Amino acid sequence: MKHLIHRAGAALVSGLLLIGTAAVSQPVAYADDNPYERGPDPTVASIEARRGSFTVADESVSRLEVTGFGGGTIYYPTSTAEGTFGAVAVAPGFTATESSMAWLGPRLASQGFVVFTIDTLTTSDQPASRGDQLLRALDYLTTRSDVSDRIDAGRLAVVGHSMGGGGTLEAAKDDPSLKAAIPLTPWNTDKTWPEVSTPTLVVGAQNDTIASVTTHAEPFYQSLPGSTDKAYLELRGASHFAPNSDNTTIAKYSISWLKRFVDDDLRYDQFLCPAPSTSTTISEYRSTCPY
Ligand code: 9J3
Ligand code: ZN
Repeated sequence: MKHLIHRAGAALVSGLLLIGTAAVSQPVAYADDNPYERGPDPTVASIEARRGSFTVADESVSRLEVTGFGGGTIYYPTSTAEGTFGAVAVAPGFTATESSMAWLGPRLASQGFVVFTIDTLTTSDQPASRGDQLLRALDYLTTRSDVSDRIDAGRLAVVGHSMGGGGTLEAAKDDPSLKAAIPLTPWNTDKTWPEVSTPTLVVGAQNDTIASVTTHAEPFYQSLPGSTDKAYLELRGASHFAPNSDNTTIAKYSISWLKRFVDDDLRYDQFLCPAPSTSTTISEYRSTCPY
């Protein structure tokens, strides 16, 4: 099943503005000398927007047609004008399904990533299994899926909620070639991650009573090597389930992290370094800036 789910208003407006100016005849601009930059120069408004500049389509993948994970939904930019995109697999938490993370699919894809929100083999799979499943999903996405030719298989990332977030750390530990990991209110019995070299953004929720930041997100962040690019974002007043619905703070820093480390896009450094101040939405932020 394929259908268009989004047409970017911003793209439409800029297209109209281009008509009647000399700019319309200019070639597509590949900014600087980074071949992986995608989309226009970012602003605070563009990373906080509910949708980015890319029109997104989606395609469901039945669990019956894959092995090693439970199928899912692929969200991808329809444009091929700028070349291939980096890709991100997203895992849900204990007892949950991909629908619990569906909001993140089009929100990230519309910024210029192929995003695969997955189901796990069973909803009670533990973090180590979820990490394996994220890697199997990326393997399917880059080698056998209908969108494999839209993806740069050398630029892959993992995102996950709770046990799925614990799974992102497991995946990064097992596969150092991953370009970015984002554990969201992560849960794991393993509290130490000195093996991870992948740039990692740990997102904790201040009022999480299921995976408290003091026993999960904070020690996970602190145990990542000092030589690993890392950040800790704590969502003020938030619960364990903040990553299960549209959340602009999660989105803006996840977009910035993925752009910076999957696309090597230095235009996004401004949103990560210097570290954001505490605010009505951020109760704590730690980082290893500059990256
Ligand atoms: O994925 C999660 O929400 C993990 C939190 C949890 O309920 O763990 C207890 C076994
Ligand atoms: Zn450990």
